[in-house]
Amino acid sequence: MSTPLEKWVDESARVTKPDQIVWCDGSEAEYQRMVGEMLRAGDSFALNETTFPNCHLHRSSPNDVARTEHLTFICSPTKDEAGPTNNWMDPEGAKHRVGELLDGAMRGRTMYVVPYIMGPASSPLSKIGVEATDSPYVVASMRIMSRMGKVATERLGASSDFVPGLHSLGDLDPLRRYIVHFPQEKLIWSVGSGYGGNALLGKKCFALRIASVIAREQGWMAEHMLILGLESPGGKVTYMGAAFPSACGKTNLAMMVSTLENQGYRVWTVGDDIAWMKIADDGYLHAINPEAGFFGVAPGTGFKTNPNVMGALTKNTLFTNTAMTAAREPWWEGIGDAPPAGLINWKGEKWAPGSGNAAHANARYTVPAAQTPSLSKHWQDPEGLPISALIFGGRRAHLAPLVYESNDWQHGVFVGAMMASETTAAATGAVGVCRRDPMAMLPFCGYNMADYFGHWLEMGAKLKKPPKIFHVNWFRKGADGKFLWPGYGENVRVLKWILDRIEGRAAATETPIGSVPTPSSLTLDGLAISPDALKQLLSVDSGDWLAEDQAVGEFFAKFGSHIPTAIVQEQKALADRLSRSTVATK
Ligand code: SAT
Ligand code: MN
Repeated sequence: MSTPLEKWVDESARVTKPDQIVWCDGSEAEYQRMVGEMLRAGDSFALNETTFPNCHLHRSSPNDVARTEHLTFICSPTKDEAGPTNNWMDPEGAKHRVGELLDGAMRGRTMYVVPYIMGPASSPLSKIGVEATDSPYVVASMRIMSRMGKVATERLGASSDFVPGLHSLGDLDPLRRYIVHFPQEKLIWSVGSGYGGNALLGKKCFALRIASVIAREQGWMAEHMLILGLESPGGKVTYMGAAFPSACGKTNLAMMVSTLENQGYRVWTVGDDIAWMKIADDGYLHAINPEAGFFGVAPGTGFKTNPNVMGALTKNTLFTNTAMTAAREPWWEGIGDAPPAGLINWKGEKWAPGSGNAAHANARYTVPAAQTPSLSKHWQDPEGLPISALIFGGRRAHLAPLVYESNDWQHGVFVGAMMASETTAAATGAVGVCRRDPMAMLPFCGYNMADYFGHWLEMGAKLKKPPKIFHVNWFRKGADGKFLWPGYGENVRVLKWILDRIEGRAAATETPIGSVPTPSSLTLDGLAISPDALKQLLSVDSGDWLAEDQAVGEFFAKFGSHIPTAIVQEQKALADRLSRSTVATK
């Protein structure tokens, strides 16, 4: 008698027709075999064995360098269930169209069966996935990013409780690329890409798109959030989750070296991208990080901006699409030094000044979480960590103040639902275009986003100790086009204000959008910031916000009857408050 897993692997092999099937055990020896395959394929290189032991550089196909949102589909029975913000294909049509591409796709290749756990091995919040893939790079990456192999096989046993994901590189042509999700079946198919969230199916496909569907069914939350612990003087640690879109600084915030360390404030890392949260017996929302590694953006990461991760990246790390120095060390823009002579760019060509960036803007490192010096010693607590604050944020050159606090859970859900952010290189398409990105989940919600807002509201009603909800913006610019706030390690000052609000210590000014710090309630000692810059950072322009609120109303209207009444009411109430304050200040 075969197990449900064996059956699924048989079926998948009948479709993709690999030459052989290898079941992965997650061992170091197996990792080295995968690396061996990658080196033989000629698209990967061993880095300097002295300074970067067991580190490798992988170069992806130049037309496969980021998530491709326009090729990503939610295949629910009706378009309505996927909602207006997702691409939709009907399940049968998707099976047919993508099935044709998967048919025989693994001929001449090996199918690797990769069982993995999302979440700490012994946590009741964790879930099992199995990815069948023909990419050794994906296998190696999955070993860093999840608890992979024997530990997962043993936890699964003969159970059918796993999310299957079938992945083939296909021919890497974007014209024949699809990332499709079947929320009813809890199944993922991906063909034609070997990159990041398109191919490491445990990450966005399972831990966000499919998990968001499961979470709604089961009454918990799957969110695009980092998890951090803020230690305050005396050693107490307060946990916070923060949802920012891809490449907006989640990793840097979660690993920040606090500039208030001498005052007793430091940040402990629990996760940098995804949080699974459920209501625990103590009435708090408890969060686990389902991942075991960090798949972070390399450009802009340096000893000044994120020394913790730089310390972690010097061993056992897989780099993708970074440049390489003559000494076979990885290099990228923003690492801290000028481009050295003899640099090879991410495509493998000699780099010369004026020839563009040496690393791709979405170049990545894949590093085991355990190597991070700032890792919380509680990061694998099976029951998760109690969350006292949820923080939304994006890149907004204008409009949004440095930080504001929502009035209550329902208003906070509205603040998340109205989020917008400028696009980044994490997905293909134009960069720097401001788009609505509710809860930073726009590309990752596996069902109708308006129903997802409804799920948030329902969760709030069940929470005895709901976290306070905040919004931050590190990216506001002055009239000169320069950032007003220094960011990075200085962001701890905002986290401290958030903590002070939770504990009822900090003052705030009530504005139509929520509570903004009074200038003196922020701890700014040691920071050179002009009173004028601070004023601009904390300012709320009612006219601009009124226009924003109107745009939000139009966005919500797209969801028709799915949009919860409470959210529409919040949108109207904000318009009222803003109109009154515009009148008042005239
Ligand atoms: O490529 S990923 O989706 O994993 C990275 C990201 O967009 O956050
Ligand atoms: Mn992400």
